[in-house]
Amino acid sequence: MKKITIEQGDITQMSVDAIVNAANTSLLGGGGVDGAIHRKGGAEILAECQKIRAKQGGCNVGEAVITTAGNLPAKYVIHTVGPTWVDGQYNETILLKNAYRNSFQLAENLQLKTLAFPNISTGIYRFPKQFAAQIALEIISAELDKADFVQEVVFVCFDEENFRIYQSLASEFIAQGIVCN
Ligand code: AR6
Repeated sequence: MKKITIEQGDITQMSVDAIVNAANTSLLGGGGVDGAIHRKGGAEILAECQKIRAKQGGCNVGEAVITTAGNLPAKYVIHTVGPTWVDGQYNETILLKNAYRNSFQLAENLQLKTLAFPNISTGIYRFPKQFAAQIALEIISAELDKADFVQEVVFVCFDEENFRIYQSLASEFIAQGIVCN
């Protein structure tokens, strides 16, 4: 049975096949969830990010790449880059959709079963939280509905505000046949 779960906590502690990182185009780490993932995951993650940089010059906004999870309990880290919110006139919506969809599709292509997302772009990149949650739930429930391999997606909300938003929105966006806590 396919499932979407909303949890409050730290994504670095998740024992799933892949956790998603809200990275930047350099892939070299930063603050927020990106900082926590690199700090706790260790140097192996950065070393793989540097190899990806050498090959393709980083990661564009809305795209996603995958590395080891180093010392983290997850098996992989999918690094995606969400948009920086300006005023909604700079393709922010489509770019956030792309970040979720491309991360999901990378997991699906690698036949992963369980996936955890942070609330991409809603920290340092200032995307409005309510709107970001609507986009995330809509895209991911649609992707999960048609997926052959991914069975479970956890939205890991770090801050209380996002957790409440996700809890109140979740049931509206979950496709038929997908269970939500
Ligand atoms: N686990 C889960 N979520 C977290 C954690 C954690 N350990 N820490 C923070 N969050 P942000 P962005 C939440 O700023 O807005 C970095 O410098 C946080 O509460 O991490 O996409 C990158 O290098 C928020 O809801 O990412 C980029 O330069 C969400 O994660 C830039 O920040 C996203 O906040 C990306 O900005």
